[in-house]
Amino acid sequence: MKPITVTQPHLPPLAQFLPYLEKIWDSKQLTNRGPMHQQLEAELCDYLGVEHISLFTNGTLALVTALQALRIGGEVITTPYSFVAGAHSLLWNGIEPVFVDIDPDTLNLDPRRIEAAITPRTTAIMPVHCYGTPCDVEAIQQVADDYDLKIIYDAAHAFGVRQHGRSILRAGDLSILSFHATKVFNTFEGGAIVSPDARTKQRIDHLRNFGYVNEVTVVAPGINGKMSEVNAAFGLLQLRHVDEAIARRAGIEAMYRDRLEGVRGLRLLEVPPDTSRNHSYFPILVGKDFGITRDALYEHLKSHGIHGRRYFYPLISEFPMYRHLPGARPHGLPVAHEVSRQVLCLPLHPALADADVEHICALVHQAALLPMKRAA
Ligand code: T4K
Repeated sequence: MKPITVTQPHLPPLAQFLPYLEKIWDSKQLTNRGPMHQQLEAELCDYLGVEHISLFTNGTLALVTALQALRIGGEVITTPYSFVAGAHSLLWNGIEPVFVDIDPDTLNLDPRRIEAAITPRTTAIMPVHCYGTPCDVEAIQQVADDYDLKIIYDAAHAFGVRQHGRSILRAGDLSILSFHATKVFNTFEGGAIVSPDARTKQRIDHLRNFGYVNEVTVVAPGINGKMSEVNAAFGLLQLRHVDEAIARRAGIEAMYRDRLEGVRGLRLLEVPPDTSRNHSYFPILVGKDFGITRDALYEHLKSHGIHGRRYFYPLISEFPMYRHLPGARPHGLPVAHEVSRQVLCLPLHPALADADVEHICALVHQAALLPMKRAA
């Protein structure tokens, strides 16, 4: 039997993609803000409920460029509980990441702990809406306002997420998205920056294209972060299918919650209030009272062809290029350390059948009954 992986891209029928490719073959416009690129920026603004979007090659270059666009330097406060691209984008800009612990319920940067980490060198906060759960954007904004700091949200997981009827991508100074193959909405590789105004978008667009303003004028040491026309075309097609993909994801999450709620030693994340979610991940936290350890459960599922992932273990602050930093010391990050040793993301993608979900839940129930020493 084919293994069931943590995710799998939702691919529309290939025949639907061919007309887009024919158009590209006709126009010969392969990149550099072609018509489909422009159309995708416009359609995404509509779909997401934001004013300005700049498409990128991937989410990481979007992060690197967002930091450049706001001229961020010195130290930036961020979460250790995320994908390593966030902190790497700081290093690529010569910025020191300062890790701050996470909230035990949302697993997002804990706003109550930010203030204590601010120094005269702090210029910005870079929180992550982890698993698409919105950060406490009001509390974070309050700290940023009090200390005159910028906020760049890493919204790589938060495509389409709205809270209190408003796109979460409108919070802070900038938000970045990832359209990687493993994301709810993908363009194979891809990403974007959401800006609040046309001027900021223009600066970002210049930075994305080597700093070119016109044929003879270069205003900044920009990079090549442009999304190609083929990726943009695929995005246009994906957008037609994304609602049905999210609806199926919601159905799978509901099944998981129904089958796994109340299992001794397992914690499921709370559903955030007044939020329309994208159901991008389904993390479970394996506590001491569960029959076996998190790693034993991971192996148990794997031995049955179920490939969950320990997103996010190890913490970013544990990697060699970060662990020497003062903010990386484990005693300052107790919640993140505990959660990263408990978390397991179960498979969640639109192609999962109900029977797959039942099977996975049955294996989890079975594991809960395994004696600790056998499975360790
Ligand atoms: N910020 C955050 C918070 C992020 O999570 C990410 C990326 C970024 C920033 C950076 O954005 P990008 O620069 O990537 O746009 C994956 C992704 O590579 C990465 O994009 C993602 N976060 C991260 C959380 O997960 P891996 O190493 O786990 O991917 P991989 O290749 O092991 O894939 C996982 C499973 O998905 C595979 O078992 C099979 C399936 N899969 C994967 C790919 C790539 C497919 O079915 N098809 C595919 O094409 O990192």
